[in-house]
Amino acid sequence: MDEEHLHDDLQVFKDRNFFRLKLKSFVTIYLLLALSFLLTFTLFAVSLSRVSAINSKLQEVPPGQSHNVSSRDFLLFPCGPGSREWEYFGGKCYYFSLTRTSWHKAKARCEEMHSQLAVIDSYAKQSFVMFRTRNERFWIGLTDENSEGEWEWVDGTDYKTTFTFWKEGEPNNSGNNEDCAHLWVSGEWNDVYCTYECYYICEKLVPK
Ligand code: MFU
Ligand code: CA
Repeated sequence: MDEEHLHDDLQVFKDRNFFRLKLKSFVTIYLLLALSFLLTFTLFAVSLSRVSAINSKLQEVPPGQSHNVSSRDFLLFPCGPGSREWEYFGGKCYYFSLTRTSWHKAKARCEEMHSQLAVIDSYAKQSFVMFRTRNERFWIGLTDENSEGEWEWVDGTDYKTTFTFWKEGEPNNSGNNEDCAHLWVSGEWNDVYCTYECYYICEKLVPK
């Protein structure tokens, strides 16, 4: 009998010890979990405060002064690093419009931007612009609206002694109503009615 009691006691002792051990490991796990949550939360809070600090610093910088433009940037972008829509070629700056309009409106838009419709007076220039215009139609600064058949460049460049790049059979004054010139397929020139709406090329000297 006694031996049986002893055995029971031992069993109880074993069970207790088992639960104590189990409890201990649970506590450890919960503590570790709590610690990692705390760590995650702290890291999150720290990064959040850093981001908001940087953000408020950025807001302090007045617009326009946020970029430091160096002279090196002007060497890379002679038309001005701040107006990259103007492309440099041979001492001048060119603007290829993103919208279509009539020849006269195009001329006015170039003038508003302190420039003029492009005057293509060399194959080098023709080559530069047509690489950029592909087969799309772009107005140039050439018209014969003052006197039919007497083509004039907008800047007074002498038409008769200067480079031309008309498409074969052009200018044909189709319908007796074609007084403005544009680049067309393969960059070749065509005369078309001046109210036709197409893209345009503006040109200006490099800004000082
Ligand atoms: C050619 C051009 C005209 C016009 C017409 C659609 O005439 O010369 O300017 O673009 O094609 C046949
Ligand atoms: Ca034509």
